[in-house]
Amino acid sequence: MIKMNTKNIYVTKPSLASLEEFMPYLTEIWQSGVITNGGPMHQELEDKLCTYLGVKHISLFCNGTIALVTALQALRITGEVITTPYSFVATAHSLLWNGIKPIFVDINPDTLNIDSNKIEAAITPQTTAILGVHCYGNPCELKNIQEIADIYNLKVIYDAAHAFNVRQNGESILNYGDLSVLSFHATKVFNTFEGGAIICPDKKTKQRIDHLKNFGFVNETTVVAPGINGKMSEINSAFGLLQLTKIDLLIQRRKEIDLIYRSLLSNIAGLKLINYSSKITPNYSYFPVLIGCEFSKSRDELYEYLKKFHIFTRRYFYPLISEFPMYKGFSSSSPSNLPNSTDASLKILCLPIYPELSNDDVLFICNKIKEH
Ligand code: T4K
Repeated sequence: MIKMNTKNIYVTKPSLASLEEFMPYLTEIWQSGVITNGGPMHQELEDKLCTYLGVKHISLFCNGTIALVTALQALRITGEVITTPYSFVATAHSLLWNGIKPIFVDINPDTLNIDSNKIEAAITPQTTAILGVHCYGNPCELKNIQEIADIYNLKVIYDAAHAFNVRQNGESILNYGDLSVLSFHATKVFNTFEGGAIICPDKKTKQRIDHLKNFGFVNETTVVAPGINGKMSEINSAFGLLQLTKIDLLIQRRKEIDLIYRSLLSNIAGLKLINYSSKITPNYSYFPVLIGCEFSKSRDELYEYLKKFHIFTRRYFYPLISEFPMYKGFSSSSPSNLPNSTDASLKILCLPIYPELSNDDVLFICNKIKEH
């Protein structure tokens, strides 16, 4: 028997571990007196994340957005950058903050990632890079994108905010492209309250990124670039170290929830699930469903209906980035250029998924979806 739900179920909830477990980390910080500027916990987290993620170099940041802005600076990207309108607005904002013009290219309706077959037609003499997003942690078409970039001499940056530890054929997808950017925001699979990181393949680029996130300082008296303050503090790093001891269990629990949803929500008319290729080891960061016209309710009716039962889903990503006022005027923002993105943004609903969500809660959510 399914109980009536009286508590709020949000789309996500940060995994906090226990305060008792966090206290020793805090004590260490208080005793050392080093609370930021590349302290010991920051260094330890960079080292441990490199090992865990299977990447060469990582530079921690105060959040994913500043990491994106800095990644573009690190590679000296200018002019036009090809990207997706189907993402969190920070993806395109990072371009505008660098004075770069976003050129929106439509998505593949099955993966909801930028359609690599449509990239070439959007390249102009001003194009300098491709900024892909591994939406919901589902990898972009990595090989195709790199092939296009090689032909046209473009840089590739991946907004991997959703893709913590996602693997393809066992290898981290964070090793693809010139740089990948992670978010460790409270709503993410791995969180440091606020935080982010840039993954880079070589030491020289890591050094430039480290300078850029510290105002451009290379030593006490030398500033080599107009850098920003993008550093992660010791408290955030400490929380990351604690989270890392639990991350496999947290992802395993997400997997269990994903499986329950899939078993209960497959074969419902008008409700489409996003499937991963068998090559992918996902991180189960989101559980997106697309509500089509054969479903008994519209997407927005279902969204409102679930709210009545304290189930707060999210329409990630509606509206499209290209529909916000600062992007609307670009010719690539025209809905006729973005039919699949427009369609997905009108159908998408992200269901609650987080480790503390109980099986009963998942059953309750599925029952409410299936009603009518
Ligand atoms: N690129 C992509 C593709 C991204 O998705 C994001 C961020 C970025 C770049 C930028 O990375 P950061 O600069 O953020 O590191 C959220 C997050 O703020 C944002 O990080 C995330 N993507 C985006 C997809 O979602 P909101 O406005 O939907 O979050 P909010 O506050 O409504 O939280 C959602 C639910 O989570 C709440 O209803 C309750 C729960 N929650 C949230 C917070 C913050 C908690 O239980 N506790 C909390 O502390 O944007």
